Amino acid sequence: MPNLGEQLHPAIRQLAGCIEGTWSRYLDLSPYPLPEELGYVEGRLEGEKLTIENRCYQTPQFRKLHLELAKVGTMLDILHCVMFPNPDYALPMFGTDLVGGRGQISAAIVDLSPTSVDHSLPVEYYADLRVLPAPQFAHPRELPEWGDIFSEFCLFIRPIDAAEETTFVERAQQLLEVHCQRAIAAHPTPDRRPEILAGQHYYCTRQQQNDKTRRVLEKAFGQEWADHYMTTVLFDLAKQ
Ligand code: BLA
Repeated sequence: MPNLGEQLHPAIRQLAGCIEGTWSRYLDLSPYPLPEELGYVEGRLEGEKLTIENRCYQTPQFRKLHLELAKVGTMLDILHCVMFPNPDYALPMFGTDLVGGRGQISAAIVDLSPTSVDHSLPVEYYADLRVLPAPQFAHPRELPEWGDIFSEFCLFIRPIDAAEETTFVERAQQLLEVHCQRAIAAHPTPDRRPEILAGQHYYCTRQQQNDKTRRVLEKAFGQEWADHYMTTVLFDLAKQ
């Protein structure tokens, strides 16, 4: 597979390295079978080449770990990552998106999003998250209307310089470590499966409403392909 990594914004490379390193350090990874034609994809957006590279794994605690790197010509660099828990485990959804162009990251978001009925994280998570350093950023961003899925720990900013980019990546790394450590210590709760599935389902349907993501994909690959990609690769629903 061609390696996009080297061509991407340094903060995206840094975060991608952190995610893959943390996954392999804590989790028992097996390959996740993506449809062949969706592992590496090329299209064109306004005359610029759009390249998408997917890395996908599964583990006992996670139905699907998805890391995606994308590049649109020289305009746009994207990192997208979601960890979909196995619905037999009452675990939140880790998600992060870094979007940048022409040397500047415009959107940096990371969260551990609850999937329980009462929209709370497992109690152990609060203990871990509360003691993490809470860095301040110059440009916090407002969540879009579909962003009711995110937790109080959600960080959404436009970093103003390389130092803030690094601080963001460190914060994402900390959330990811808390999540991996808690996930491998978790016990399955199959009785809660319907609730967890409903929570994950809601998370995915909200994310599918992100028009900014949809527009990029539609312009490059057409409406039908974009819809298929958003509902089967980016935010697919677990089987009952
Ligand atoms: C924003 N996502 C964006 C933007 C683009 C994309 C172009 C606008 C950038 C900006 O507002 O500065 C595009 N993101 C993509 C594409 C892919 C992608 C094409 O992942 C995949 C191929 N998005 C996620 C996840 C989260 C997320 C997991 O995929 C959060 C955990 C959030 N992205 C997110 C949010 C915005 C965004 C909240 C801002 C949306 C807005 O302001 O309306």
